[in-house]
Amino acid sequence: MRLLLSLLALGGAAAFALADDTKHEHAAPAAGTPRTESPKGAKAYIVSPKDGKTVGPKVLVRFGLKGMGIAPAGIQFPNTGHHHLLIDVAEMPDMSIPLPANDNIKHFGGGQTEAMIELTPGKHTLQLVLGDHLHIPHNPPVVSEKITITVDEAGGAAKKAE
Ligand SMILES: [Cu+2]
Repeated sequence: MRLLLSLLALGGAAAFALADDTKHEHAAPAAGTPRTESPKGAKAYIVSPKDGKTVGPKVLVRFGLKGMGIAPAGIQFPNTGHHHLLIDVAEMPDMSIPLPANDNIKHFGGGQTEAMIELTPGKHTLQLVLGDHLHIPHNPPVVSEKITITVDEAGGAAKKAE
């Protein structure tokens, strides 16, 4: 852990202050919990489905990321993270702590860039949030726009007719 921190410091990354690291007392850019910096212009986006689409109950969601790379959870590497898909989450979770894992917040800690999800009929929202090796959103957070899709049983057929 300490070796990684030193490497990061050499690479010019902003000061990190991990809770278990009492020897380094760099002032963090923001008070409190350490946050991994995201590079300027980094952007997460949902490649598909498109906002407003009607789809079938099985939805292939493709994750897009610009200006950063993907690394599996647990691996600390500059300018990387892994995707989290927020399904029907109305209010953004706390960005200063690890994202919870539940039916509405899915972690793709294996470094996946797409996922097949199953949704009930009706309207649903989807949104991506990138998390660092500890599942904590970056600073500033790399968050996609929230899209709304409609699921119906015939949605798959309608999609093919596009
Ligand atoms: Cu995660």
